Amino acid sequence: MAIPAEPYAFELNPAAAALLIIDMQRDFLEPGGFGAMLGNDVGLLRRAVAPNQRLLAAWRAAGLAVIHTREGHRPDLADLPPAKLARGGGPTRIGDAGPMGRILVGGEAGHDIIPELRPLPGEPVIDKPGKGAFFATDLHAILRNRGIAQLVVTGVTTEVCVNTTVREANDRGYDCLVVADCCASYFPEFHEMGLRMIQAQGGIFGWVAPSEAVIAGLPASGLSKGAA
Ligand code: TIU
Repeated sequence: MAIPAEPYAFELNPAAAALLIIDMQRDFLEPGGFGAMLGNDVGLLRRAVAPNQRLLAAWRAAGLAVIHTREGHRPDLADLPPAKLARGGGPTRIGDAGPMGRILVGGEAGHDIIPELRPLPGEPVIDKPGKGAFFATDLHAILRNRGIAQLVVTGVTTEVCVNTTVREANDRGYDCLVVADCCASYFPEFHEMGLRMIQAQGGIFGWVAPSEAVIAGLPASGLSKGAA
């Protein structure tokens, strides 16, 4: 199915496609977490929640693969680079106690994916210590084992973890379609430029399309039910 996209139509192969939802965690989208600690207005990211809910529901109904990611660190912070701890630090830093538990630490409430997009059993959740979802994770192995070659990418933030992951994926041979209204940034101008950077130069990193176009391009019935 050809999905209208920039810079040209994306040929979706449903059996080889996964929806990759990046870091839709309370730490980035709710007050008192990592995003707020860095001085950001977390409300700016909320605009991506409802479009992600609609796309995720349609994607699941079509029976296609879903993968979620979370950024965070071990409770002992052994995987936290000293520079990441130091940078962006005000009075509160990664690992410190906050209203949603220790900031950006696995197992804490703030590290959870927001309830609106809670993963279902069978949907892998990739825990990553960096901005890209391929660095120091088993994402590449999971995708290869499942025969995934196309990634439909959503999440936050557009210019940080979404862009980093798309660049990593592109270099590993995956075709990435980034869903514009399902991504968001604390900086609206970075969101716009982050999307333009992906599709520029003939799709230097991939494609960009709105969620309605992706939903309209999904198979009508579930692959897993053998109907597609
Ligand atoms: N600060 C910011 O814009 N983003 C991050 O730190 N991580 C993600 O984008 N997930």
